[in-house]
Amino acid sequence: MDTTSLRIGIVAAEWNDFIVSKLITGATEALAEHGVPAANVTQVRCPGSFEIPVVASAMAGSGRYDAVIALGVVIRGETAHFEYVSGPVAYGLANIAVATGVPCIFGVLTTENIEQALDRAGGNFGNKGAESATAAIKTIAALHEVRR
Ligand code: RBF
Repeated sequence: MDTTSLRIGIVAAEWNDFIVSKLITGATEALAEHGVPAANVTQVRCPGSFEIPVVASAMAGSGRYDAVIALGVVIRGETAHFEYVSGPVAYGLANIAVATGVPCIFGVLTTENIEQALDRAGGNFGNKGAESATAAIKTIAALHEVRR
């Protein structure tokens, strides 16, 4: 697949930016390694992960992107907020992808603590932003195969 003409949208939450920024770097570097020009990658920030689906929906519905990558970090606190944020983001992205036919990659870390998140943002367990970029490319390729 020719990756040089792919257009990728990234929507990233501002909450926990010190970790989310590492996911963004991982994703953009991986997209470049896959041959996607930086000019074809659009980044949009939203306040928190809960706002990701509405932005992802607009991006996916615009027809301007071959895939949307959602990046965020939701850390379990002492309140039930974790569940109220994580579930809707995951299901929201899945629904948007199916409704629009545009892959919406779930690159939102949902962890017990900051350490687990850092481990997955360039630490001991890799960078889920980079893995999200690879997942986007692979899913676009799979859809090309199915649709041609
Ligand atoms: N947004 C995140 O992306 N990650 C979080 O860990 C997170 N924790 C939150 C905890 C509380 C108690 C609240 C009120 C909000 C949190 N948010 C978090 C923000 C949320 O995604 C959203 O931006 C706000 O709830 C406004 O709709």
